[in-house]
Amino acid sequence: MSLDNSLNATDDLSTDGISTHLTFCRFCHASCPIEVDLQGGQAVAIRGVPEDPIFAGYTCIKGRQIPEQMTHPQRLLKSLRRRPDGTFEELSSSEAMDEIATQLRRIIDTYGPRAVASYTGTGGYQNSLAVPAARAFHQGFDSPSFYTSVTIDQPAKSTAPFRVGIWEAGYQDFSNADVLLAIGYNPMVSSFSPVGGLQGTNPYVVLREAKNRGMKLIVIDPRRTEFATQADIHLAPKPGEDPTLMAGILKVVIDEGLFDHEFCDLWVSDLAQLADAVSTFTLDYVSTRCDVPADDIVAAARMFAAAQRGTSGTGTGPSMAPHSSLTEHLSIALNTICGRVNREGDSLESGYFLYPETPRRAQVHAARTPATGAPSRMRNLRGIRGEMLTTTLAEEILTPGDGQVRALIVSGGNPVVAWPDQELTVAAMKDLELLVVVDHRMSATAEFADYVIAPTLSLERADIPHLMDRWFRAPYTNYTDAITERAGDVLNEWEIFWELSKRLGYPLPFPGGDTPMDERPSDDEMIDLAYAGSRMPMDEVRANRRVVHPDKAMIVSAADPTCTAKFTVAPDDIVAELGEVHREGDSAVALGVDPSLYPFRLVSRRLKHVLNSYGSSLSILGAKGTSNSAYMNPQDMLDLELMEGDLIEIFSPRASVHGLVEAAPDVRRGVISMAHSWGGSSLTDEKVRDIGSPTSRLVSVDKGYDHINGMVVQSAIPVRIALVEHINH
Ligand SMILES: Nc1nc2c(c(=O)[nH]1)N[C@H]1C(S)=C(S)[C@@H](COP(=O)(O)OP(=O)(O)OC[C@H]3O[C@@H](n4cnc5c(=O)[nH]c(N)nc54)[C@H](O)[C@@H]3O)O[C@H]1N2
Ligand SMILES: Nc1nc2c(c(=O)[nH]1)N[C@H]1C(S)=C(S)[C@@H](COP(=O)(O)OP(=O)(O)OC[C@H]3O[C@@H](n4cnc5c(=O)[nH]c(N)nc54)[C@H](O)[C@@H]3O)O[C@H]1N2
Ligand code: SF4
Ligand SMILES: [Mo]
Repeated sequence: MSLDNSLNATDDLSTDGISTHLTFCRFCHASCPIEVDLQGGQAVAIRGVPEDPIFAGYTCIKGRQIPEQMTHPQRLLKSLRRRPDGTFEELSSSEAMDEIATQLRRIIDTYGPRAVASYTGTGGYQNSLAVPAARAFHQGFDSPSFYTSVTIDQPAKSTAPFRVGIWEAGYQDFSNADVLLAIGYNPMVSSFSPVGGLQGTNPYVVLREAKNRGMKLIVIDPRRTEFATQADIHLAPKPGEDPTLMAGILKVVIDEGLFDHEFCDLWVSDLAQLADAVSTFTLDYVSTRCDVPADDIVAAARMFAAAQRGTSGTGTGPSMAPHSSLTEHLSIALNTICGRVNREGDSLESGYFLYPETPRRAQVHAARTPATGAPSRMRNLRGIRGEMLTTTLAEEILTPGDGQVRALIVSGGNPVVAWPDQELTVAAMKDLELLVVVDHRMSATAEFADYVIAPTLSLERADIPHLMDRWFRAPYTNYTDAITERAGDVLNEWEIFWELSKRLGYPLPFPGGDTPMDERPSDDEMIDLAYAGSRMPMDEVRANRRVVHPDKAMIVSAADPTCTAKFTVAPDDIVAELGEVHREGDSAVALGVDPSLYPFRLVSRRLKHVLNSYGSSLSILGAKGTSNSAYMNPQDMLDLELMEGDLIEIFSPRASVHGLVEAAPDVRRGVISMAHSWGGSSLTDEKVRDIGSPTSRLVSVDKGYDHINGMVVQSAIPVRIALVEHINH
């Protein structure tokens, strides 16, 4: 067998015709290095890379299905055009680009640039050029309508830091933490964690090592997750009550004087106001409201504060519950008053190699307005990070008037099952004058498309681990060339935007300058343009695959002596929102819902064998389950006379979905735990046993939404349950 990094390994083919190539997995963001066996130009086997310095051979079941994904009989190898009768016919990618460009021209000329939107989802996010290219496309003709899945994921991570003030050197990392407070995330399944260390690695091994060196783990999750079983303290509150619980923890830390006095004196302007704001969150109140033993709350607060290093952080659980910005704020405030920032001389865990270097001094940048992007036409919201808010896009499509969105390009996303409010989303997809979906399969959203563009898949692309760069638990670099030829007439996402810009006569501007438009560049040339000015020059990255650079870690420098900025841990609107939470008394009230009518809370979760809506069409992943079970506590099932496998209907104030009950002692009482983005385009779930159902149908875009970033309530959804059919009747 031959071993090579690139396509050009053919000269040392082994006698069995198999050549082995090193690359990294892009099924999810974690970027696990893999060895791929190619035979006849096709991937036939995948293994982890044991020699890798941080992954040490780790892969998961999803990544190991890439050979089937690449060669699946239903993979789209050509683009499709909708016929007037609603069926699809194949056409060449260049014909598709011609026709789409003609339609875009008409739409821009008729309605203006804002009418053309794009949405990049999770499938695009794993491609290091898809998001930059979509962004550049919109910049090229001054269209603000650039959307991604970030704004239906954890947008408070982008906005809350601005409310508190930003510590230039960042908060403490994972590797030398002696405590971790984890609010609603589960890296053992998701490979996601707000601190590096538990993602982009083997999370089980790394957690065991951390615990062996004495790190304490506190997990806040209504489910006893794979992560929570490893915790020293697991708090399992009622879903949606994180703001109350965090206010309670902060009150203990402040009342007992467990915060970092010296740090607060120097850097925090309003600790007294924070103390005042949490003063009504007494232990009795918090314990009763969250249904968590008071002693456990005190123990968690003391355990966190007693540590020297380590942070509190949130995942998708609280980011999808009511008052998501507030929870994020309180988590940051806890880190701040405990002084859990990187200090002068500390070295940063990740390398931050792929983006321009920014100063890392031990000092604060004062708080400022968090959402300053383009104005939305809905709910007085504004965009964040140069993006508009996906929580408003269906209405931007459906609401007539100046600026109405008329064309949408979906790049590796699946709005019909992922966006909040499925009925609204389906209506929006139907209302568009042009819907282009870039996906390698006929997703629920592709069914509504005018054009489905067949994309390259991971092994056919060059890429860098652009998401993990700031999360790797070491200053680590990797890079991959395309290792297989393209299987058909497929385009890389960036090529689609390039082809359209070229036909429309618009520039495609990147940090490294405008893209050459006469001849289509290569992936590598595009990576150079999109990541120009990176801290490590791209050629050096290319030459350093799977390498840790201890000598290149970023070291925190001293504060500028003239810096007078301080943190604001208790800005007025946050204090007001805490008061609102206290008055509501139950998270359901934030959505205007009477909790007695909707006694259960439906919470989101990830499943090991799928990535959001994608996975179950692959044979080994599909064998793990074809429906997103409604996991419930056995005691609740007993009370409601439900049996394993029963079909239930789950009602939110907005709509209902069907689900199959599965007993789960790890789910606390009063909770239904269900994975999102299952089901198809039907609003009535006839095929729930075969394809599941989308919990997004239960979500309202205009109830209990976050006033800063528009985030909606996609977890901790107030619901009630009715039996539809016993399994053995
Ligand atoms: N109720 C509820 N709603 C939620 C959530 C929740 O927890 N609860 N989670 C939210 C979150 S965090 C997210 S990120 C969104 C997800 O929202 P989306 O990203 O819109 O949904 P996905 O199902 O991940 O869609 C990814 C699509 O990309 C395709 N794909 C895979 N690989 C490739 C590729 O290489 N190229 C291209 N072009 N396509 C590819 C897949 O076939 C799939 O159709 O959903 C959000 N919605
Ligand atoms: N295998 C797999 N991996 C994935 C994905 C996948 O679909 N499958 N999706 C990817 C995506 S798009 C993302 S954004 C990341 C997300 O990564 P994570 O945030 O780790 O996602 P989850 O594993 O769903 O963990 C969320 C946890 O929050 C809990 N929770 C729900 N509601 C609440 C609440 O109100 N309060 C609290 N405290 N907890 C609550 C749930 O019980 C669950 O255990 O994962 C990514 N990785
Ligand atoms: S964790 Fe993500 S990157 Fe790693 S093998 Fe699994 S799907 Fe691929
Ligand atoms: Mo996500």
